[in-house]
Amino acid sequence: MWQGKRVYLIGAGLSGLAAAGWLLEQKALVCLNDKKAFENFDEAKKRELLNLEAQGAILDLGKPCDPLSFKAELIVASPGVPLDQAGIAEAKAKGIPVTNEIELGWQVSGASIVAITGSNGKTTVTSLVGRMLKAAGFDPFVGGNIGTPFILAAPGLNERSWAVLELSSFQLEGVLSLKPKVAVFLNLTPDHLDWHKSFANYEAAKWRIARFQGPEDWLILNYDDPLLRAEGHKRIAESAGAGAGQTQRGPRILWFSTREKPASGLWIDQEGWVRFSPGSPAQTRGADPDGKAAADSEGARVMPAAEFALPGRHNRENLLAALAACLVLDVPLEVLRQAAAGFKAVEHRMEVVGEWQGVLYVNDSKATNPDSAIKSLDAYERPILLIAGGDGKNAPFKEVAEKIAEKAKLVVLIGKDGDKMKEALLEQGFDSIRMAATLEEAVDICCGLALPGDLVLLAPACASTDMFSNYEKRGEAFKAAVLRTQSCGFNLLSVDA
Ligand code: UMA
Ligand code: ADP
Repeated sequence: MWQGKRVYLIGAGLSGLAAAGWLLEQKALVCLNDKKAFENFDEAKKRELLNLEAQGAILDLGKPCDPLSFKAELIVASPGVPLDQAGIAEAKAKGIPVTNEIELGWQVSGASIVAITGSNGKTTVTSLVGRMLKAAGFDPFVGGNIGTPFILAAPGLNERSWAVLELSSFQLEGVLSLKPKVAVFLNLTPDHLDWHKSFANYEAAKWRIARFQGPEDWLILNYDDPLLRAEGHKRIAESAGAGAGQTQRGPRILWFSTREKPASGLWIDQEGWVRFSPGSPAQTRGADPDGKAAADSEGARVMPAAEFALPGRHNRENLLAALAACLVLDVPLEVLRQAAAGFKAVEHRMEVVGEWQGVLYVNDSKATNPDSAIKSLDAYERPILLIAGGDGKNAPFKEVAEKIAEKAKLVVLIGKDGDKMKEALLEQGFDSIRMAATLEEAVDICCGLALPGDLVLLAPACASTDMFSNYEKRGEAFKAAVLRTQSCGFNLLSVDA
């Protein structure tokens, strides 16, 4: 199938390099494009590129993509590559299919997929589902946007294997047939608007998670998210309207809610127990969209929500979503409970750095959009000194500014959109603002002003790429700066208030 096929790959990052390696093994004719010139790659990537070239790949570096001049039969674009650029548009107009490494992995493996998307919480839920399925003996591959390209594992998987995939909107935009057995859509708030150009485009890309699902598949939706609730109800109503004798096409829908009891799915009762009611087929696919029939159902007790250690309502949402994904796969309750109870925060996600002189330091560098920073601020009751700013990706700051004004006593702003965030805060009448040229300076300011009982929180609401190579590097820099100020006995009065 692949031998001699002319495949043009765009982007020589994690995803593109992995896909190129696999395609060369299949004896495809590979051309690897990257807008970055060879000399601008780091040494490890340069070695990988030369290795691919030695295996027969043509390197097309340091220029915009041009798949037509390679006579490409297929384009495989990396997630970060905008699909509206000229070279891709011209190729599309000529009917050349454009896809990505996730779709290749699906086509190669045919594995059963649990796919997880949402604006926030993907990595946490993906890790938790992976942990639960491992505990239940499914031996899943866990990867995708979380860091390991699917195509690296796919050749070793088959129809009996399981893959838990974190999928970004970029990756979903390029899938052509991916059919998850279980799709989890956690929430939908603005992000990546610089790439998608509009919220409608971003939303449409995200819904591709369920685009190819059939009636035997499950779609798990957040009942507390107004956009997801409205769209889920619309789909259930459409399914009911399909009428007798017509084929039911869409997946079964299950909800989760931390606020109320949905017709079918998971919720938390007044005693703090997670409850599960699968609902009748009518409730999950349409004949009873308001769920009246299940209104009296108590639901099965799953576990006390408090046994899940991660803070904040959003993390209870993450717990419910992961439990829902595993319950429809019949994972035993005791296995789920134990796996959830032992789960620790993933690095850079509300990660506790330490507490010194009564001041708690938390690294939430992965709060890369406004909603994640809002959830982070909401998770704590202590007075907060917040470090925020970076590349805002065109997201609006009004709501996060409102939350900062409500919860923070001081904000130190950094990065490209620090000034834009300052304006949004001043519009809220909040002026306890300091500007810093570097993250280290921001940490020094916070350390100097924090009092016992306070929280110093890095939750930037922005991407890191204006100042760091990625959010991990930003988180590491934050932790190093905090540890430095503590180990050198930072003088609490050294910063001018
Ligand atoms: N490039 C081009 N042309 C373009 C754009 C980029 O040639 O128009 C090149 C860049 O010069 C660079 C390469 O493409 O050399 C980078 O490709 P990429 O941005 O797609 O990144 P990868 O290294 O392949 O990593 C991608 C995901 N990156 C993005 O979506 C931006 C990784 O998610 C993912 O872990 C990896 O594939 C494996 O699946 C990271 C991420 O930041 C963690 N994701 C975003 C997020 O979570 O918010 C969506
Ligand atoms: P993603 O992979 O979608 O970026 P993560 O699990 O890495 O999500 O979490 C990133 C940040 O988003 C966390 O540090 C936290 O601030 C916030 N967050 C986590 N879960 C949720 C959620 N369910 N809703 C909103 N924000 C969340």
